Amino acid sequence: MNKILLFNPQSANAKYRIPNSILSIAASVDGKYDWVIVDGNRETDPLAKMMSYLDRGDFKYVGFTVMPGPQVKQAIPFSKAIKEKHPGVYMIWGGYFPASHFKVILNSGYVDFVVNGPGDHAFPSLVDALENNTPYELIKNIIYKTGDSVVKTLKEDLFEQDPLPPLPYDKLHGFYPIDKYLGKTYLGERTLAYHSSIGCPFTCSFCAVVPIFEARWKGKSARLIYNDIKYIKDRWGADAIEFHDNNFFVSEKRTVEFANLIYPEKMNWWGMARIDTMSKFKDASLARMREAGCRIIFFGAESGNNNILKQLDKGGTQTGDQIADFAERMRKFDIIPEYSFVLGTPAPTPEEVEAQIDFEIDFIRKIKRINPKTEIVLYTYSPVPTEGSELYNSVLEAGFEYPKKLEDWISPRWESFDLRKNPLTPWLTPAMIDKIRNFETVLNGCYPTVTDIRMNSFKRNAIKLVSGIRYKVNIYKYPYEIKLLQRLWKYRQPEIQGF
Ligand code: B12
Ligand code: SF4
Repeated sequence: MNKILLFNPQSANAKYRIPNSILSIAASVDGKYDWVIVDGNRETDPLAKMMSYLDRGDFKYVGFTVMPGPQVKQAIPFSKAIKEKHPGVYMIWGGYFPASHFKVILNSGYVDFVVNGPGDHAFPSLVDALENNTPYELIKNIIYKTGDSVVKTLKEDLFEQDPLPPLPYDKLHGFYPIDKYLGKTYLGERTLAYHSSIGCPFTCSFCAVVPIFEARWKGKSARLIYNDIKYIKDRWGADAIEFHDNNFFVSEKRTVEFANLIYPEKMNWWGMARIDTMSKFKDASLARMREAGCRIIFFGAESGNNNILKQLDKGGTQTGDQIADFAERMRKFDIIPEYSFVLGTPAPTPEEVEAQIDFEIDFIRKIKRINPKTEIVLYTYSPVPTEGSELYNSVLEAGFEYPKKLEDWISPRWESFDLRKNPLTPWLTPAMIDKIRNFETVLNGCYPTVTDIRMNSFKRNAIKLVSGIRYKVNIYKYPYEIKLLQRLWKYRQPEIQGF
């Protein structure tokens, strides 16, 4: 039986996390096929490592997980090199990047299949079909080319999460010691990355989760989450948890059940949520979450402007007032809200685009007055192709184009687009981008993020002092002195380096 090589391209320079995406694919074939894993974060020469496996001749399937941004940088040249040297292997990509950009990927000629959404069933079925030379055309969640046409098979319904095979942590440990995946963060000395649910019940038009999951969500039970975490705590000493779910807090009941189970373990935790969903949580639930270690929660606040929230199709019931009220409520419970905002959405005239930016800056300042502990994460709006949405159409009408060749994605221009730093959107002038970036520099100077654990109190106070005057008088232009300190002390921005 042929073997499977699974690759997690490098995604971070430090703070490696358990590669949950590729590990869940390993779980889907574990016990049935022999597999190996190569983690680009943990190898000095990952391509050489992969070639050393492939040169043996018994590997026929290569699976790459690819999210936009840095992972593309290894995924593209490595796939090409592998296909050139070993044309007989099947190259299969999965993850958010291929799900959004499958045409350009399949047209490259060196990727054979894209798995579109969850691969837990699609991947083993595809390997079975290829191995046994049986048809794969009816397998759900795959995309491939026949002749010149790209074929997308039907989407699979979201499945229950508890019956999925457990992640093969012990086997991963055989390749890369798990201890090194448990990094020091604001939450603890040995932080575990855990993924407890798939999808999201909402349909924000800028979000890549929507076209894949179509407003559906399924979570593991609180008991199963607890058992997994307890195992890693007991075996490798995890003392804190980052929940990587798109939306961990969809169910108040599950959250409270989990809080009750984890309470005696004394672990800090973090996750992502929606403001409107969590606004409905009872006081008792929020208090219990805090007692049980929930220290900080990430929320896509997006905008304080109700019209923009509508334009972004934020769904649900979120409003500017609610964002502000909720920041106040979180203060009472001593849970830090981490609010992300998206600046630079399209508007009919440049004056209106500028006015929108000014409005958001004022709104963010207001949030900081209400709850100074609120962490602010700023993104510039980068269109994600959610075909058919109003915003998508307006983006195309405004002259936006995606790369036509796969290799173009590794150009510096598109790399910074992926990082949502350089949106390449025609309605944003360089002066507007500067305004956003300068405000961000001063804001980060005045309120350095608590998540940067390398910033000691001396550095914090010094940078606050320098930035405080600018912030107070509302002048953000040319903040070179703050940038210098941030560069000198390697200030860590959650926007760029991930949470
Ligand atoms: C962990 C994570 C990171 C980590 C990297 C982790 C690692 N591998 O080392 C870090 C923090 C570095 C990171 C960074 C970024 N990330 Co990130 N990240 C995530 C996160 C939270 C979890 C990924 C995960 O583990 N999922 C768990 C697995 C089980 O789910 P999955 O990946 O969907 O995998 C399933 C399928 O996709 C498929 N599949 C996946 N891979 C493969 C491979 C094969 C072969 C097959 C067959 C199938 C398959 O099957 C899997 C099982 O069903 C996701 C959101 C999310 N909840 O998924 C965002 C997410 C992927 N990230 C995203 C982005 C944009 C980024 C950034 C590029 C930008 C940013 N500013 O955040 C940065 C890059 C910055 C940098 N310098 O690295 C976006 C992608 C959106 C898009 N436009 O496509 C997401 C979806 C978040 C979001 N909602 O916006 N990220
Ligand atoms: S709530 Fe968050 S994860 Fe869900 S669709 Fe909106 S942006 Fe995406």
